[in-house]
Amino acid sequence: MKLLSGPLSMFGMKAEIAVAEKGIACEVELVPFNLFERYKPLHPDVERVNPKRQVPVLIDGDLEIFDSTQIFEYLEDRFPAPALWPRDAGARARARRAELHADEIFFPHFIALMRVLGDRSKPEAEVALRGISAEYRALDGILAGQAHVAGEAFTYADIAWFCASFFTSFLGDEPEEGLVHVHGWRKRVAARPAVAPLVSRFSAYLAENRMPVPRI
Ligand SMILES: N[C@@H](CCC(=O)N[C@@H](CS)C(=O)NCC(=O)O)C(=O)O
Repeated sequence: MKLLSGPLSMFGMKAEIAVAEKGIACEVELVPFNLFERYKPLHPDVERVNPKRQVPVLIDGDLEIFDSTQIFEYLEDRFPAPALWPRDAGARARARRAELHADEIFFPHFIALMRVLGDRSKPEAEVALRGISAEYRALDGILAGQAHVAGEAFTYADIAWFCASFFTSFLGDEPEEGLVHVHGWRKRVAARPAVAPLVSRFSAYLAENRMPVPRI
């Protein structure tokens, strides 16, 4: 199995953590990326497999898929243990909703900040920062009553929220200090054997490129 990720890809980090949590033998290839030309030249496998021309891409024999959430679903079907979705249908649907929320509701605030290069004087930045702060407060409320984002067990929803939170922090926007449940959860997730090496690798890339390193 081969996973194409990127040295600074939030969605790639999601897929890399999932593969590591499952303990799957998988070659991870980091596609060419730099801060100026981004993903140019595009990796040929990415160009062939993903019409959206994005990482992550997973190749397993003659199966070639893209999109981090699609990759989660395939990994769960192909390698059911350890389970990373809850068993119960309702709990699973809630966990999937939480996973989607991280990618499509929370993370777009970070993208909005990136578009204005984190410039706090821009109105778009103010809106994004307010959004991030409200999302973290809501997450803290959830984590006050349970160990993980979608219940007591660690799930793909934690992977998605952790990666989105890690990348948001690299623009310098850490969760407020008083959000103790969010901070405790980030520390616990970052310390997982499958997650810690990736936090180190992404942090090293940020440091090498003189960008703020998340303080987890
Ligand atoms: N929904 C996709 C998003 C993938 C995505 O946005 N990938 C970024 C890297 S984090 C990318 O390859 N961007 C290059 C581009 O859009 O040109 C997923 O979950 O995998």
